[in-house]
Amino acid sequence: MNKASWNKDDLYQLYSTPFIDLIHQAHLVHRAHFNSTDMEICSLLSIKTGSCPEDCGYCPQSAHFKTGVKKEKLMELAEVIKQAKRAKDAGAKRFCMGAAWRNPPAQEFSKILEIVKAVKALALEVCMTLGMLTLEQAEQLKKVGLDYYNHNLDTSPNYYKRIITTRTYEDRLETINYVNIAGLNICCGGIIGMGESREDRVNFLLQLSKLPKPLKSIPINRLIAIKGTPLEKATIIDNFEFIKTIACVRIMFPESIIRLSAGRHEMSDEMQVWCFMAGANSVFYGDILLTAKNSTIDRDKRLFKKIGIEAFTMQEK
Ligand code: SAM
Ligand code: DTB
Ligand code: SF4
Repeated sequence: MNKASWNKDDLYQLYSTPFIDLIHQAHLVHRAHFNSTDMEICSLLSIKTGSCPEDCGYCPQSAHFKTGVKKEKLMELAEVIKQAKRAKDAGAKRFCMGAAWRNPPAQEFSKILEIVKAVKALALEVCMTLGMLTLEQAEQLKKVGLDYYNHNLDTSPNYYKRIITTRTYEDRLETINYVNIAGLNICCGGIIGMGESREDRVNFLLQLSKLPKPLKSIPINRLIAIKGTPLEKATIIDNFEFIKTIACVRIMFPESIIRLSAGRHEMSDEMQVWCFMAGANSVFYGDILLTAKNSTIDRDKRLFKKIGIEAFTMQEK
């Protein structure tokens, strides 16, 4: 099914397809657009940690919850460069930096621009996720060489209100619009397993499909239920439902890179490989994500060797 526009019925039909058939369909789409053994390796660094004024119910960095995350102010440029060089030496192609802000404060913004320039000079692809942006900020980031901006819709519009009260879905869409106008590549995805229904997942995927095209990368996180957050007791999503969601994303977005993001450390090797079969072709590589655990580099090296993923590159066919 290669479609220009998607509706609810299409999505329910995909979810109702027998599991093996759906994965087969997604894998055919995947192979038509990418080499099946290519995996994009991204490195992630928290450049400003904790004490975020937002109340995102999943997030360990929100000032509203007691999660034990140590707050840190904006990292010095020299330290960011050191970490970026280390990531490059470890094989990363893309360096993604995250800040626990509602929006980047004006007084820190020139430092952010310096960081983008310096990381770009290392011949890495540069991605940032800093919260909401003004159009002017998005344009300034583009000017200094930022490649991607990550800003997730995270879930359906309806479920969003139950997870976050300090901003709206429309706020999110507005920043994505500015990122697009500024000519930055959009990286936008979400979290699966926050207690949302299949209908929410369907509506979330439909929202992604309405964003400006092409959507360059789509991070799919599986909730890490963090102690101290309102979602600490969320029921773990069924593995098959999660894999099916990845397959739906692959079928809907044949040319996008799909990143199996948070939650890999709690998945078995086999579960991860099902996600790769279903169309995921990018991971965060490094022992920690922003503050939470990731699958370790040693484990990833062993897994990739076992399944024949050796080239840490990404070339579109
Ligand atoms: N503050 C910025 C923002 O909200 O856009 C950037 C950082 S924020 C941590 C980036 C994304 O991380 C969120 O949109 C969410 O998708 C993901 N995330 C945060 N906590 C998570 C968790 N416990 N489990 C899975 N994904 C999580
Ligand atoms: C995304 O979608 N997932 C990454 C990245 N974009 C910035 C972040 C995952 C964060 C997991 C919780 C933590 O490490 O604090
Ligand atoms: Fe802040 Fe982003 Fe965490 Fe929300 S997800 S609390 S905006 S760091």
